[in-house]
Amino acid sequence: MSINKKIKKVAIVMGSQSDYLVMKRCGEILEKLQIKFETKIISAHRTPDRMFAFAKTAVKNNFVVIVAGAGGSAHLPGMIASMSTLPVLGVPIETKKLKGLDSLLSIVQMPKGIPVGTVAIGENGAFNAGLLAASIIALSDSKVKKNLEKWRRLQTAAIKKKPK
Ligand code: RP5
Repeated sequence: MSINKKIKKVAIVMGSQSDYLVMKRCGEILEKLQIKFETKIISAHRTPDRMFAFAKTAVKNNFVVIVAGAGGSAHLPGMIASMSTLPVLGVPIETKKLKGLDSLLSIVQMPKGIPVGTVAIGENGAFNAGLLAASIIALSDSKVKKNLEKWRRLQTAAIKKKPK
């Protein structure tokens, strides 16, 4: 059966519990847009077997987009992308020492052949990754398309013409 006939889900994965404060922003917008998702802690270096099992079964488990957040050398999104042809969106998590520049560069600078769509560092990036996942799903889901269009209309309407 084609994945289009099943419920489409987004996987929100992160390298550590400490990433959750940031990554939950992704879940918040997905909830608003009525898109199903699952959140998981998967670390490329601490739980490599878990990462492998997740990536290899993602399509079978009805995931259509994977949002992966990681800090530091941030190899999680790239490793998952190497094992699946699903779109992978990488969220760089801010780090104490280098403010997340390390995470950003390691996620965005994927070598040729395995792409990771990379968003901004931190909470805004996680939120935008949710919106981007919604745009991808909206290509083949009219309900999500409508929800996303409505959300955009409301955002536009909320912008005042003059500052106070
Ligand atoms: C990465 O190391 C995680 O994605 C996290 O951003 C960072 C720090 O993890 P903890 O030491 O807080 O578990 O694997």
